[in-house]
Amino acid sequence: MASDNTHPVLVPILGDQLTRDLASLRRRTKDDTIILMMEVWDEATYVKHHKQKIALIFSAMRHFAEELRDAGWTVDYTTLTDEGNAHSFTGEVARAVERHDPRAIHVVEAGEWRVQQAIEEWPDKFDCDVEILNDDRFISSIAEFRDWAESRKTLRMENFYQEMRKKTGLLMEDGKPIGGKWNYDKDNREPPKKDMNAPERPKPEPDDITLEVIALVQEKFADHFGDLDNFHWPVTRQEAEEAASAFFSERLPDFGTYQDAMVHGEDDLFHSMLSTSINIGLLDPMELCKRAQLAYEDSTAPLNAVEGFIRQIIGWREYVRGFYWYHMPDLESANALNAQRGLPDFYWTGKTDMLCMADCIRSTKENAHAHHIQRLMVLGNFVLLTGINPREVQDWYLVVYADAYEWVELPNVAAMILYADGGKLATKPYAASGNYINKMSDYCKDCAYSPSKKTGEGACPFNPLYWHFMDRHRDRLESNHRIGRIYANWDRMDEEKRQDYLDSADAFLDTLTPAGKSWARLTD
Ligand code: FAD
Ligand code: DLZ
Ligand code: SF4
Repeated sequence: MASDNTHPVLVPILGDQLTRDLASLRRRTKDDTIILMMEVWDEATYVKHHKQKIALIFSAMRHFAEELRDAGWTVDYTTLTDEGNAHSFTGEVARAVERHDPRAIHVVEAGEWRVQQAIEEWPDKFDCDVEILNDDRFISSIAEFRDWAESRKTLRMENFYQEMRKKTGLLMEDGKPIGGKWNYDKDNREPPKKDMNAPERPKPEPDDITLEVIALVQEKFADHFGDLDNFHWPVTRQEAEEAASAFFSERLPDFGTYQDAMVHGEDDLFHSMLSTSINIGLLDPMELCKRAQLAYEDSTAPLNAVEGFIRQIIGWREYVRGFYWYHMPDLESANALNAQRGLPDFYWTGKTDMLCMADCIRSTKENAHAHHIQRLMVLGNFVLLTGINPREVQDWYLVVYADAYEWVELPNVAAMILYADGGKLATKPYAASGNYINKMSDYCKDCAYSPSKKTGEGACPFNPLYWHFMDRHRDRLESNHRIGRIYANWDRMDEEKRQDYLDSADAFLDTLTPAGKSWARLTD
């Protein structure tokens, strides 16, 4: 075993760890450290990611390697097409151990369970010290979340969020929430105004590195979902900072009020569009929250916007990450509602007469992005109501979004939209009829279906599907105090009306064609 200081320390940095201040780098010196970065086939294809996601990661990795080299670090970088590439993290670390004979490997824990399992085998595989460090870019560590979770009967984001506010001091004064309330969610639900549009975000033009990567992705991943023409994601810290600055000055003030609004063809609205940069480490979540707080202190953004933004980051983002690690690996196979239907093919093609669905899928395909309420209340609502198998839904969400990593995708999909965890995360399923989408968007006025028609020809499919869902899960949901009252409405309808809803839903379900899994995985 190489133990003396003449041997370097090997620091593998994964594609979502592109942070200068990463725990494994922070305490290293440049003269005895080799940073290892690896483009590997396994990561690019464990699901068939959207082309933009692969281009984003590879380009950001290549830019980050350049930034590190410019700062004087030694970076050993394997490209996808390098001869001898072992095409897995463990295989590439093994080759690097051969090359450099390190005295130790320092690595930050992986974001995803599957990768962490592999890393945990490294101490047995490699003949040197292996240190696995906490990813302290998160505000709450995995162990802290576990302690918090084990101390209570039910887990609720709101309670966790209040702990995070106290821990960070964000929007706090004398131990109390600024403004007197923890949560301004009720002020975050305005429908869109007529012809509403938002200032356009900065769209960085691809430089030579990105163009080279785009060509590589076009060639090697041609059969993956999604367009590449519209690639404008920040791939460097500087570009990400510019995107953040534009958000804080131009869109944050309206972010809160219109957080749940949807407008046909307006893909970003007042959302930050920063998740891709945060998730790969180009932006620090805590820094962003401090900047949001500053906007409130300077009176450039109202409290409902600033609190809403901070809640998404130190509340939801941290909560789902803790929840993921607390419930893995069981969360992956959870299917409390026994949903077994295959994912409809139009999730991949966008070919449906349901305008809300078609527009959300178009944005997903063109931008590798759809905003939260589109993911939750349109695309998510549909798979919940129609009873699509959680594994197929999980694969879809993991494939199609440029910000998708299992630690954040899986809790949102399995627990938030599908209720597959049986209610550990959400107090009730987010089931909604066409009414909700009609209220919160401008989709319905141009749709082939009518939200006010409840059943039969031309009725919005969400209407009968809603009652079909409620009826088939009555045993489980009737006792739920947040949703159970709905059954009184159902029971008040006459038998014929109820049957009409069920028949309409069945007729619609019969029209769905399952896509099969080959869109998402290399093998079915
Ligand atoms: P904004 O609306 O501007 O929100 C600000 C930030 O808050 C986001 O950048 C994100 O970091 C964080 N955030 C907001 N909501 C959530 C949430 N529910 N969970 C975690 N973080 C949140 N987000 C991902 O980053 N990756 C995913 O794979 C992902 N999959 C999702 C799947 C479903 C079914 C749903 C309902 C939500 C999912 N989200 C995911 C959360 C959210 O939709 C995205 O973070 C958001 O749309 C990203 O766009 P934005 O940066 O403009 O977000
Ligand atoms: C998503 C992704 C892709 C497409 N490719 C790579 C890669 O080739 N090399 C790499 O280091 N990371 C990649 N990633 C991101 C990883 O999947 C991500 O870092 C892990 O899932 C975290 O556990
Ligand atoms: Fe969507 Fe129904 Fe409205 Fe059409 S009518 S846009 S399907 S909610």
